[in-house]
Amino acid sequence: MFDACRQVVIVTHVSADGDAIGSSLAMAEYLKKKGKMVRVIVPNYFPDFLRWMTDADKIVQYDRHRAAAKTYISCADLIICLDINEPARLDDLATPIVASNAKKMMIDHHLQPKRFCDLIISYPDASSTCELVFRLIDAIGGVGQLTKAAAEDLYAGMCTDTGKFSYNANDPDIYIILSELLRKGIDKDKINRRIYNNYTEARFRLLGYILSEKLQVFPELHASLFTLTRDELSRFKYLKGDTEGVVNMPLEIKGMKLSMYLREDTEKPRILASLRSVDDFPANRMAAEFFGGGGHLNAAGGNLPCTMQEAIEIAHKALEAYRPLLVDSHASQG
Ligand SMILES: [Mn+2]
Repeated sequence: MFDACRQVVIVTHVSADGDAIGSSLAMAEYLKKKGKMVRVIVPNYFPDFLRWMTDADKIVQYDRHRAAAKTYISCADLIICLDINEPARLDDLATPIVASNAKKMMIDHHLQPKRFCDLIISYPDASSTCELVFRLIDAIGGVGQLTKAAAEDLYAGMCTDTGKFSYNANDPDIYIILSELLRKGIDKDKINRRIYNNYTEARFRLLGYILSEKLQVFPELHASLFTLTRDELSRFKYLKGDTEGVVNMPLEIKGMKLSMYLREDTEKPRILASLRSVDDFPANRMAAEFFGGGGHLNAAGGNLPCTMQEAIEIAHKALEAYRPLLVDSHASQG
């Protein structure tokens, strides 16, 4: 597939995260070095803490540059869909991608991939799409040609999708891959600082507000919930990505099994739900049953077309429904 193509378009999911941008830019870098014309297109804004990556400034944002993006898509003979398992994850960008006659390839680690690509590389057990991109390049003998910039991108995606290698990161191969990336001369400490020590003052204070004013803990359920409305978000000059990862924090409270976060969407009239759990608590099942979503066992989400008050009621119903699994205090003591 790579040998035959000349013009490649790489796309990834709406509200791209570290794994989405990292895998896209690494793949782009690898293919550019092989002499291909490559464009990375994202559906919408992606957070500033990822913009240090080489060529991040060349990423085309579809909601702002539709005409240019459509031209690139119409010229492409290969479209690579990274970190997505279905066209819906592309938002409006799905229309021109699905309509294109170019060969399509999916590389992803989400459950139940939809069959909209000619070639599907799907490993839900993988830590990240970045890990899969590395494995693919390795399988075709390309690690030698992998540049330091690409290694930085892959490291960033693996690091962010595993919470700095604190979940989904028990596969020993991950650390062999990391050592290969370090051999490319990347400075992982500096990358960590660029990603994590990158708060604006407003974002830092929003975090304080969540933890001191908003977080509700249900000790007997080993669960917690916090919510943010549009008004609260604008008070703290919220930018997309500002609460990224915050839903993991309540799990640092001793004995916690489940963290729930409800946020009023700043664009559409809906509530976004984010769930994180530990051990075998099925966050994805709860997300599917109560929040119209899904995801991984320990990291899932969804959205509800309702008011915040209604969403909070649904969250309480979800907690009640899962009470038997939550109250059992043995599961989390591992
Ligand atoms: Mn991912």
